[in-house]
Amino acid sequence: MSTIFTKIIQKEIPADIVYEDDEILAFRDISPQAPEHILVIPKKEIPTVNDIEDADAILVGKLFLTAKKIAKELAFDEKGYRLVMNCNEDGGQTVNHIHMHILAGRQLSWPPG
Ligand code: DGP
Repeated sequence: MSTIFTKIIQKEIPADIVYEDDEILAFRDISPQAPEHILVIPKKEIPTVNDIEDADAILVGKLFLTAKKIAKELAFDEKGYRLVMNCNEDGGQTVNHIHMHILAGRQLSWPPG
């Protein structure tokens, strides 16, 4: 089932887009948890990490490569950042369209609460 992220992909609702190509979109999180909080998503609708298939391997790899590119462009690559993908209820997933959070700009605690 489509989510709000499909509406963002289709430009039906606005988002602060930081990167876009044919397969990937990245935009600033509406509720930032760090000075830099960006979501990197595939345009393909994949609800959760559990739904990733072998055929999606390159696409999922591109999420990491896009995150790396954004970190460099926004100049927090050397200082550091965290990549997170939440899955289902215990993981804290609220939007069922896989997305990689990029969090940066402050010291992040570990382990997560
Ligand atoms: P998660 O909890 O891992 O499913 O993260 C979903 C994130 O999506 C959450 O941090 C808030 C963000 N989000 C939800 N709706 C919108 C929206 O309409 N626009 C933007 N930019 N972010 C959204």
